[in-house]
Amino acid sequence: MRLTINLTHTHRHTQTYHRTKLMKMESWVRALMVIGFLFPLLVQGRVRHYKFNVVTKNANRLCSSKPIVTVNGRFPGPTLYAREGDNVLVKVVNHVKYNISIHWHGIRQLRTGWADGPAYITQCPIQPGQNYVYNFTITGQRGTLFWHAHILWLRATVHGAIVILPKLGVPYPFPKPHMEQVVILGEWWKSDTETVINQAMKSGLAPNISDAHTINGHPGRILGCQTQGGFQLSVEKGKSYMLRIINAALNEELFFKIASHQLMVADG
Ligand SMILES: *[C@@H]1O[C@H](CO)[C@@H](O)[C@H](O)[C@H]1NC(C)=O
Ligand SMILES: *[C@@H]1O[C@H](CO)[C@@H](O)[C@H](O)[C@H]1NC(C)=O
Ligand SMILES: *[C@@H]1O[C@H](CO)[C@@H](O)[C@H](O)[C@H]1NC(C)=O
Ligand SMILES: [Cu+2]
Repeated sequence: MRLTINLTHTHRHTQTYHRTKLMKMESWVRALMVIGFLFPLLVQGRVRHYKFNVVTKNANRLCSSKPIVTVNGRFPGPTLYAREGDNVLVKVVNHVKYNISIHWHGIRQLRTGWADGPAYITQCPIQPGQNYVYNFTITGQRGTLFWHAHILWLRATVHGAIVILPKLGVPYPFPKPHMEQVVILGEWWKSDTETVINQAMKSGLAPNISDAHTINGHPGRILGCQTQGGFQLSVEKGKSYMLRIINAALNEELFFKIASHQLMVADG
């Protein structure tokens, strides 16, 4: 089990850094003022469109390769960004051989139960070649959630972050971090995950345990195996970073720490 993030300290020239930040801020504020003037309705929440193409992709981990089911060919899948109050429309197109449905884990579906996603509970799964538009509005929630497939064991590779920012002009309830980063913890099996769960269902025994844990899709360095290494985040000494940590493992509790660093929990 390898759950370390490689933290590299880099030092930048402070003056240059502050000047760039100031310029960035100004153009950002200016753009916002123009947008706010042209579209006053944006303040009330906007519509966010996403297209999730469910496709298979070959993935190579632990010196072994297999096809996996993904959203848009990515593992983990794309991050869904929205602000509190936004209406989210996700068109899910199923290009794989499995029935699929996507659950928006933790999103309160107020009068939109049919957008919740559990297959055979709130909807029939989306069949191969078909599509479905999830339509929900995020009300009274902000922080980090995640989406995942909610049928069979497809959530092993079909998952991604949901980042809900506060309403425009509303700050975080803690000092603004220098930078934020999504950290998705997952599990990896060398075998096909549908085969793993089918075998368990047939035998009545517990499913085989995974071969590795992953951070943002990376299992880290394996002895005697040339891999793409672990997930790395470059940081500057003395600055604070917000990690949006998600446990996307199938059935496991995971514990997270960064060696020699203090973590503060900023959001339940
Ligand atoms: C796929 O879902 C449909 C309903 O949407 C269902 O009738 C069918 O049996 C499912 N197929 C499989 C292989 O589970
Ligand atoms: C999404 O649902 C809302 C009502 O909850 C409806 O007014 C809106 O037209 C729907 N949008 C789409 C694209 O279907
Ligand atoms: C599960 O583990 C058993 C015992 O190691 C092995 O024989 C079997 O092939 C594994 N199943 C899959 C789907 O990898
Ligand atoms: Cu869930």
